[in-house]
Amino acid sequence: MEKLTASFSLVGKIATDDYVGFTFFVGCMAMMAASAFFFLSMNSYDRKWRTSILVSGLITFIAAVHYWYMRDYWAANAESPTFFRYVDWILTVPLMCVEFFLILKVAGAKKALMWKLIILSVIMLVFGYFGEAVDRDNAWLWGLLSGAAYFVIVYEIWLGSAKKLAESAGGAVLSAHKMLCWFVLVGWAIYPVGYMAGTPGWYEGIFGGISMDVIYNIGDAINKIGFGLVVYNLAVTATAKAEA
Ligand SMILES: *C/C=C(C)/C=C/C=C(C)/C=C/C1=C(C)CCCC1(C)C
Repeated sequence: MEKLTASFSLVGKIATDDYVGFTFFVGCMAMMAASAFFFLSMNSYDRKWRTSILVSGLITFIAAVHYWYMRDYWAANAESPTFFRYVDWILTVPLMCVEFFLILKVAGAKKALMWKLIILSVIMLVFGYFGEAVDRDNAWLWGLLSGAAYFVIVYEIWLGSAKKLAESAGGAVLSAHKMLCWFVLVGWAIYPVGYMAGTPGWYEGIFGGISMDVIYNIGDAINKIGFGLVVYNLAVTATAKAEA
């Protein structure tokens, strides 16, 4: 019956104080615009950066498609689109790990580093999904396990082999690597806050008032578009230097 009423109007109503719905809409447009920007600028740069910018565009494009669905899902059900959220993350977060590998390739990064980061990110997300969707009563435990994988990623890029490669590359690659490291340390830390706001646990009182989806949506916009812009900036700087 609900479906029937909804189908009478083409566009459902959105309350003016529906901040979740608002951030899904704006997020969707921002991801689309960013994708157009990355795809169209791709061929202006030195060959070796093209794949990196292509991946930046793929990250925001995959997110744009999922935001399209999440926006609809929220409008129809007023419920967190947990499934679409995690499908999006399981595709885009490993691609962000690929970005680290791609920019460090000039310093001789091996595929093993890429796979290590990808596997850690998948572990982080699968544990998070268990806490949010499968075993909510033990959300704190899944969150903790997920957080452990997150810390290993942070260690690997800030202090581990990825850092050594970035240092041996130096120049624009090193500063781009550092920026991406900051995104992972500070930008990605937004997600555990969203998780704590949206799952039951001892921490409920701390973040309980804020909407999990608003926090996740802000995190996605900052991280996905921000990551892409760092890579874009690297391509611009390095190409300009090569032509000078
Ligand atoms: C574009 C999407 C991105 C960058 C998503 C990143 C997601 C995370 C870093 C999620 C991390 C989580 C924890 C560290 C603990 C609680 C569970 C998660 C999955 C929310």
